[in-house]
Parts: sequence; C-alpha cells; structure tokens
Amino acid sequence: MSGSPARPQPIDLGAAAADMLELLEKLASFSDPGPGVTRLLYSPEWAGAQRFLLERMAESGLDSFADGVGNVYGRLSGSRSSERVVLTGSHIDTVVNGGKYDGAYGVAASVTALQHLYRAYGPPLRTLVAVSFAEEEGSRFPLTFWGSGHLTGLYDGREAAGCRDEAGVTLQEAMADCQLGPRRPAPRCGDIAAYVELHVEQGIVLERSETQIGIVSAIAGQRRFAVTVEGTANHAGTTPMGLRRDALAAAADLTLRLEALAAEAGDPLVATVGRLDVRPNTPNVIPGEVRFTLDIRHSREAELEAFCAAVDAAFAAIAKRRDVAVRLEPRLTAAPAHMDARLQAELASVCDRRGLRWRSMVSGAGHDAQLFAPRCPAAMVFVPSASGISHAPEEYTSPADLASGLDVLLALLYKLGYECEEGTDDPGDGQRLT
Ligand code: HGY
Ligand code: MN
Ligand code: MN
Repeated sequence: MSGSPARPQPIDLGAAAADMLELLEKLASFSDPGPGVTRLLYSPEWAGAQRFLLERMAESGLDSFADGVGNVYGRLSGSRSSERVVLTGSHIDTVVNGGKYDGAYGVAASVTALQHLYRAYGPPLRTLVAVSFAEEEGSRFPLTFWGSGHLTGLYDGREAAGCRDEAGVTLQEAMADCQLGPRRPAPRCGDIAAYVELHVEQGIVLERSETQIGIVSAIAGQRRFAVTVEGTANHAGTTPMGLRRDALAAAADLTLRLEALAAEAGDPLVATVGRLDVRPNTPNVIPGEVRFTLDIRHSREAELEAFCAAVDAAFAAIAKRRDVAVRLEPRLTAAPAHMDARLQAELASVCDRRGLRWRSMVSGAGHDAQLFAPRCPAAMVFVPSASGISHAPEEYTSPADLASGLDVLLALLYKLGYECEEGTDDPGDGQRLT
C-alpha cells in the first residue's frame, strides 16, 4: 500500500455515503430473480457477491481474502500489528425474497468506512478488518450463523457433511462448488479486540420515536427447532373423522397452542412457525407427516428456557390426545447477548457530538454480534427501517439515515483504530464472560 497522505483531512461524508450506496446497489444486483433480494449461502448469486467484494476491497487498498467457509475479509493493517484487530461487518446472505439492506448494509458500510479512513488518515495504529460473513439467516440449510459461527467456535465444520438443503444438497457439496480463490485462515477469535456491526433495525421503534440511531444494549436469545409430526396417511374419502391420525390437523393444533402460550408469556417473548412441509401434500390424502420450524426468542435466558419447557409439555399433551408422534430437534441455541457498555457510551457520545437523536434498545432480531459479545467487546448500531418492514422486498431505509449510520461507524472505527493508546488492548468494559 502507498504511503499515507502528508496531512490528514476530514472524511467527506457525502462522498463516503455515495460510495456506500453505490456498493449497496451493486450487492443487491447479486440475487435470484423474483421479488426482493434472494442470495442464499453458496448459491451462484452469493458467490458472485463475495467475489465482487474481494475485488472491491482490493481496489480500495485493503488486503482481501476468503477463509475456509467463504467469509470474505478486507484488512487495513495497523502500525501496531502486534495488537488484536477490530472486526466490523455483517452477513451477505439473505432470506428468500428479502430486502437489500439486511446484512448487506453493514457489509457495504464497513468496506466503505475502511476505504475512506485509509484515504483520509493513512494506516491506523490498530488493524481494522471489514468482514462479509458467509451466512447468518439459516435460509438454505437448517443452521444459522454459519459464517460468524466459524470464528466464534459455534461450529467446527463437521456439521457441513450432515446438513442438507431442500434439494438434498449437503452444505459440504455446496461449499466445495463456490470458487472464491485461495483461502487464508480466519482471524482467531482471541485476536479480535472488538466487533462492531451496523444494521437496519428491522422493526418500527426508531421510526415511531423519530430517532435516527439505535444503540443496541442487548440482542434477544433464540431457540430454533425442527418439529416432526407423525400421523397416518389415509384415504380422505373413506376414513371417518374419528379414526384419523391427521398430522396437519395436529400441526395446526400445536401452532395455535404455541401462539396462545406466547400471548400468555407477553412481550418481549415471540414464537413463530415459519416453515411448514406437508407430506404427501395431496388433496385426497390425509397428511401422514408434517414438518415445521419453531423460532422462539426472549431477551432473558430464564424466561426463554421456561417457555421452551412449557412448549414441550403442551406439545406432548396434544400428541397424546391426538395419538400422533411429535418430535422436536434443536437447530439453534443462541443466548441473549449484552453489548459492551463502554462502546455503547462511546457511541452515545459520537451521536451527541453530531446532534443525532439516539436511543438505547434491545434487538429482537438475531445478529452476528451476539456470537462475539461473550468473547470480545461488541457493539451494534441500528438505523430506522421504513414502516418497520424487513425480510421482505419492501424493506427500505432512506439514504439520509444510511449516511447517519455510516457517520457513526466511521467515528467509532476512527476511535478504535487511530486513537487507541499504546498497550491498552481491550477497548471494552472488561466484562467478558469467557
Ligand atoms: O432472524 C433474525 O433475527 C435475523 O434476521 N437473522
Ligand atoms: Mn441481518
Ligand atoms: Mn435477517
């Protein structure tokens, strides 16, 4: 990389925001046809986006590479290379027919931020790394956080062989097919001094309260399950109602009971059946088997645990009454995660200095940051989602709000990368659990 400019000059936020928006639009073009953006792990669209990011990061003066599972990094090496690095980014995958901002905004902003920090101030003291995580949503394979889970030890890679998508392709086969060039090892989790993620809120709190920035205090914990209901497939015309073991009627019963239990538990608990497969899915056959997904969240671990126990008992009672078999297989256990207090305070001060209206808030959505929070100081910044819509083609955030988020990210990364005192390796509140 060429020498740093003679004299630092302040970053031109307008120019940086324009670069970020252009990158965001380009990323949105890597999508399956159809409404919104669909970019599933290891699909051709996914590989196109990651390859594009590798090139764009290199053009921006970053040392870009992919790791073994397809996370893509852009490294801006610091003069104090011995110290741990600051990692910033989000995920590049999407839900099916999702929006163009969920994940991609944090990726585009982190790449743009490092590019403009380097252009204005030259190399940092502490190394800054932008990351595009391979997968967070769990939209193609029945696991989630595959990208950040690779860095934080949630996965050891053996899961890839046994994990299949709806077409029966294993994660291992899909991963082998995507050509991302030579791979380098991911940053070790122990080498990460802080993780910072910029993301759209995906809810309506900021818009309703006319607030520009959300400073995340905690991220809700999640439990996800694959539920299988086994009844008896039979003739729809000759089987009396009293002699049926109808798996779909049972699944409907289970879903409504789940909804009633969640209503009794009250906010912030949420429980969702998002995917349902009926077999044999034929008009004149009583369904013999139904598979559906459970997604349960709460910001407090004890309540999450208690609710899952109540669901277990309720499902067993329905199974007995209906003489069907009901099996719950855990698919994800993500604990509620607290963001670093010192980084939150720094973000508040950045917003106050800029006159940005901000509020502290809990995230009901899951994020890569929740895997880092127990291991290093983690911070999340939200910008408003129009009408609170996300995971849908209508997902939208105004350019002005996107730019405000970038402004805050730039300020925090400048603080962590360029103003860190010698030897003070931990920028956090020192409250790490592990
Ligand atoms: O589901 C979530 O909370 C996130 O958008 N993956
Ligand atoms: Mn996301
Ligand atoms: Mn999402």
